[in-house]
Amino acid sequence: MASNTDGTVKEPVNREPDTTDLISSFLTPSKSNGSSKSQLVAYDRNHGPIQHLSATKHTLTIQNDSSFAPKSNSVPSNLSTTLSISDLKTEFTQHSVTCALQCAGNRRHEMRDRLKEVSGIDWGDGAVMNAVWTGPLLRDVLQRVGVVVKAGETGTTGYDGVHVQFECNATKVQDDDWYGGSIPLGVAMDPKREVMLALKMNYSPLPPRHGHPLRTIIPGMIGARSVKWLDTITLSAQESQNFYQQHDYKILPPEATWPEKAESLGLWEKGRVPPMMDVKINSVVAVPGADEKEIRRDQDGMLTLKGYAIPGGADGPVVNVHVSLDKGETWHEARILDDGDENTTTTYSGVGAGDGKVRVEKGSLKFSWVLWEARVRADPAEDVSVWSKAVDAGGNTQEDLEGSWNLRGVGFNAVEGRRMIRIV
Ligand SMILES: Nc1nc2c(c(=O)[nH]1)N[C@H]1C(S)=C(S)[C@@H](COP(=O)(O)O)O[C@H]1N2
Ligand SMILES: [Mo]
Repeated sequence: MASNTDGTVKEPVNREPDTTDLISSFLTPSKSNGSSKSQLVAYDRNHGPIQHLSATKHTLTIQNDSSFAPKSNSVPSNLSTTLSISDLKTEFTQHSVTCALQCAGNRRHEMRDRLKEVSGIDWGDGAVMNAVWTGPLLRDVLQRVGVVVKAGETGTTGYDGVHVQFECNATKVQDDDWYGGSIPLGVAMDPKREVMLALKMNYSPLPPRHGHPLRTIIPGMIGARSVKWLDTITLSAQESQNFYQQHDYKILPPEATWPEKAESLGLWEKGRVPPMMDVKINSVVAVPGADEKEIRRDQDGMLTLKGYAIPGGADGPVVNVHVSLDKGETWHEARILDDGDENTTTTYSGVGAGDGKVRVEKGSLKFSWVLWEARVRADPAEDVSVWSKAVDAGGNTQEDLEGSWNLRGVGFNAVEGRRMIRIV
């Protein structure tokens, strides 16, 4: 049943936690963390009202559309299968992936504040979470309905020109009658991508606000493609035609200075600007948690800086993070906190595993964030910029020092984290 905290089509629920709360746990609790503030930590991003669906009644239909003319014989063209949640739970191997989910607009406030006005929700640095997601791999489900995986193949070839469209038809959204997004079939079939039909978040059934009873999780991609309340998968020769794939979540070129200009330049026309897919590598300074903060040295004259970092696309894990207090003259290596190490068993309050103990396997950090901490010797000073930059296993690094501007304020990953910090 809908409640007044579920939002509406006109005013959906969009909120983020305080970044200090966000980095207090390697896995982001989806419920209240039990503190006196009773704050939710996992951000919410909705284009319509939060849905409350019944796991026993809900079904997933897998089909192809009429435009479909497969270019290879790896994909059948007469698909029509319906699976229940219980089928997805019992008929397929259940897989878990620890992975960050980040809205493309994370850090938009910095872009707006420092570069130029942009159009979009004023996200700070908290439109991101890190969770263990569990359910069948999309690859296994597609294989069951007839998509061919040739022995010995990595799974990415032979699927060119085919898209997997995801739909939630449960509610209208702000700019369309339904919510959807798509990914190339090659990504869906790539075993190294671990694309999931998630039934659980942090070992508990998905909460309604995060997509109960079923959502896609596309590790390494912007949150917009991880469709909540998933009811339909369509194999197609086309990308999803949904508004949010075609007309939003794109990095428009800088000449698109305002919405009307983007329209008049035809930049929203099909094929002109590709939809955002993979997230960019990013790092965020969470302590100090905002510009113009004061931060205190300890008795040894040392500052403790903290934050998180996210790898680029499928190129994780993050291998190192460095910080600078002098605009890049000197860099200090941050310590990557070891929650992802082998044999680490950590108690995450509010996470939802029966006994509160969650074990994260070594090597599972490919799509996960890392939390980091740096101790840096510093003198008292005013007007200090705190920079952070991450490198991932694929060699990606943050390229823009102050960030670059785009109309929708997406994909911001500047090295400059905080400005005008006072060190005392
Ligand atoms: N059905 C549906 N799925 C959706 C959305 C939505 O509005 N409706 N928003 C998308 C966007 S833009 C993001 S960033 C993530 C947010 O997931 P969360 O609300 O669990 O944080 O869900 C994605 N999936
Ligand atoms: Mo998003």
